[in-house]
Amino acid sequence: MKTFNHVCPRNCPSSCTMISHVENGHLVHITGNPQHPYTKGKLCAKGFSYLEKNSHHDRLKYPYYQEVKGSGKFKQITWEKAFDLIKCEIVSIYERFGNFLPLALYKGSGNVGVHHFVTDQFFTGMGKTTRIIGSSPDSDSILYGSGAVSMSDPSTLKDASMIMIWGANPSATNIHLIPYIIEAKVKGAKIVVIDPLYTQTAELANLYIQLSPGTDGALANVLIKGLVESNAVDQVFLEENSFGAEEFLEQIKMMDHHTLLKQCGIVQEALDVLVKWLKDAGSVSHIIGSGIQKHINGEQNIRAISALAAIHGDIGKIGGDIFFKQNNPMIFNNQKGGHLEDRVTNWNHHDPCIEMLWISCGNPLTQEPNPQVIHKFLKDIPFVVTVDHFLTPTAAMSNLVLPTTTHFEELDIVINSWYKEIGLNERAIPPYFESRSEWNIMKELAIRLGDLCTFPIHSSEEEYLNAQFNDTVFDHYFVRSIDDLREKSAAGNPPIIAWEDKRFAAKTEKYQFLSTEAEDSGFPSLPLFVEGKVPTSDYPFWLITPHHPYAFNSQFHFLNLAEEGEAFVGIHPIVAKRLGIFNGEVVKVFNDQDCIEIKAVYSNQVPKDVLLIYQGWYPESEVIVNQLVLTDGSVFYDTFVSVGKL
Ligand SMILES: Nc1nc2c(c(=O)[nH]1)N[C@H]1C(S)=C(S)[C@@H](COP(=O)(O)OP(=O)(O)OC[C@H]3O[C@@H](n4cnc5c(=O)[nH]c(N)nc54)[C@H](O)[C@@H]3O)O[C@H]1N2
Ligand SMILES: Nc1nc2c(c(=O)[nH]1)N[C@H]1C(S)=C(S)[C@@H](COP(=O)(O)OP(=O)(O)OC[C@H]3O[C@@H](n4cnc5c(=O)[nH]c(N)nc54)[C@H](O)[C@@H]3O)O[C@H]1N2
Ligand code: SF4
Ligand SMILES: [Mo]
Repeated sequence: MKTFNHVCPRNCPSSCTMISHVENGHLVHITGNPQHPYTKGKLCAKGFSYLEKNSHHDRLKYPYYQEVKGSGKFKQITWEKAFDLIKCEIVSIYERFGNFLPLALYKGSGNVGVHHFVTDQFFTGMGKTTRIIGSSPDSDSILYGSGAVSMSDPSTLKDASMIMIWGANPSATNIHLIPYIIEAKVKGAKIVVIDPLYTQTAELANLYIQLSPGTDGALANVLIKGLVESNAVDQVFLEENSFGAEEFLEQIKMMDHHTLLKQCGIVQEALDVLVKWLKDAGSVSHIIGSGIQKHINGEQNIRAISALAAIHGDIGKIGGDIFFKQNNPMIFNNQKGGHLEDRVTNWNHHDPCIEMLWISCGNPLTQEPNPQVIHKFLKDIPFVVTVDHFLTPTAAMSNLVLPTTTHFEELDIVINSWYKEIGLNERAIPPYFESRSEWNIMKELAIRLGDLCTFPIHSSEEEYLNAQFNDTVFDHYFVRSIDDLREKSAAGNPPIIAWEDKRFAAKTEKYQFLSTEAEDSGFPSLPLFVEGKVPTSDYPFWLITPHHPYAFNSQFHFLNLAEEGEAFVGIHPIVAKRLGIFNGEVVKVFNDQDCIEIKAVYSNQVPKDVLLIYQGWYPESEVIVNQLVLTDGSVFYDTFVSVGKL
């Protein structure tokens, strides 16, 4: 029996290190790596299911081609034939247009390893091309306060005297935080969960605040007002380390307390408890999730929470800080992005038209908003190639489907986004049937395209990955090659406490309440609450579509790890009864954009004006919830619907 080191390459804050046990070229066992200081050998349920997933009978084994997209008349073809088809298309584009703008790439977040930037690099090697950018949220508003993204080590959560969790469900989505949160709680810390849904994380809380969606900024502002009135602000920090505090507090004073409370839908007693706890707390940690970013006023709400941390003096202190994201630099050579002349765009109309689209690590037909438009878009493009492990709805709407290797079958480096470390993923077993690694696919194509593509030809994945290291990588992680990583298996040296010296990276070198950069980007100069969207009389429910504990975006659904097995809409029992809807009945959920049929489940998790449907891919019930979601950004949760009997 041989063992190999791996890192889970999902877009997950944990990046678990795992060990595979291999016998005669087959995976026989997978465990977490108990030596790893952060993940400590613990995987989530999905991680433990990799053995099953890796050789699941639905996994793609061969390249497939269909003339008519969506016809399902796939023919198994050889790789040679697949490369021929792609080459013909690319050469024809060049002959007709003289450049590669009609050639587009959509890359999703299905695998975040450095290896997988090979496709981006291949496209860069073609000269100017088109890049279709997805709608995943990536807020930068934290920058307006501190000037750079930096976060304390997550283990310092255990030293907090109070933890406030805003729009995040770490029990499901960031599981390695939970032991630290529990440790803090056992030592006496107060845990507060702020979420419209009563989540698995809310079960851990001393106080759960069921606020109206999109109103976190109102709550943060009213808490600041409460702290000022009870003389519980950190005067030293404000005077010595901040900029614009006076203007900010002046405006906070003018805000109407009752209006703010009403907007966030919470009662005075809850606020009184929170202000008292904050007043008594030594240091407060704030965890901010992507739930907040998925509303139109998310940036301003995040700024307001950050301002609360600054006012209370929690930044730069052990057990304090804002846990939002780690600076995740794209510093390997193949991550440096495309050309300035590239066309960077969304799924709308294009001139010149897109003649060929390459999809890697993405399933936009279930994950992007408004998949109806994407469906038409895919249909209209003459040649669509999808590289994946499974025949997803997106792959089914492609002409060519290419099977690719998993992280057990390829060499890779995974950069963590939460505790600033990189890890080596070794190749343990040969590729599944005829699947190929993405490096192998791009290299073989580049060989066939000759002068049309400057993508460098290396002789192995290791040689390719070694060529992606540089001095900046060394400065961050102290490694220069795969061999260095082999010795250490993981590397990094993050500061334990962010901003400990209180020298901020903003223009004023202070924590900026007042930010001209924010103003330049179209936001108010101060972190004050801005009202977001609200339901209408036609569509009186918020549709919240969060991440499922037992699926990973559109991955793992077919393993049926979840109890429910199929898609369902969670509805408050009182509302359901008022509408005459039975528990388990199939209902319609609709808005101007679309109507879906889905099983209703009575749920005390949801408030009366919210419906819950987990995002993702439901092969069993063919429900695509994003058909109801319309956004030209990442504001997935500003979706309003109605529900009724069929
Ligand atoms: N198991 C599992 N883990 C995952 C993923 C997965 O799909 N499954 N996906 C990974 C990825 S790509 C991401 S981005 C992260 C996302 O993980 P999280 O940051 O936890 O994000 P969400 O599931 O989008 O939303 C979290 C919570 O925000 C709440 N919420 C919605 N609107 C508001 C609001 O206005 N205010 C407040 N306070 N709360 C609100 C929702 O009800 C939900 O409970 O998880 C990662 N980890
Ligand atoms: N309604 C709603 N929609 C959402 C969200 C929400 O909260 N609500 N969340 C959004 C967020 S935060 C995100 S990040 C996106 C995520 O959406 P996507 O970026 O599409 O990510 P996944 O669904 O995880 O994976 C996409 C595909 O990548 C494939 N894949 C996995 N590994 C590899 C690999 O090694 N190579 C290749 N070529 N393919 C691979 C998987 O099989 C899968 O089909 O969804 C967004 N969509
Ligand atoms: S999905 Fe996240 S928690 Fe689960 S094994 Fe992968 S990295 Fe770990
Ligand atoms: Mo995400």
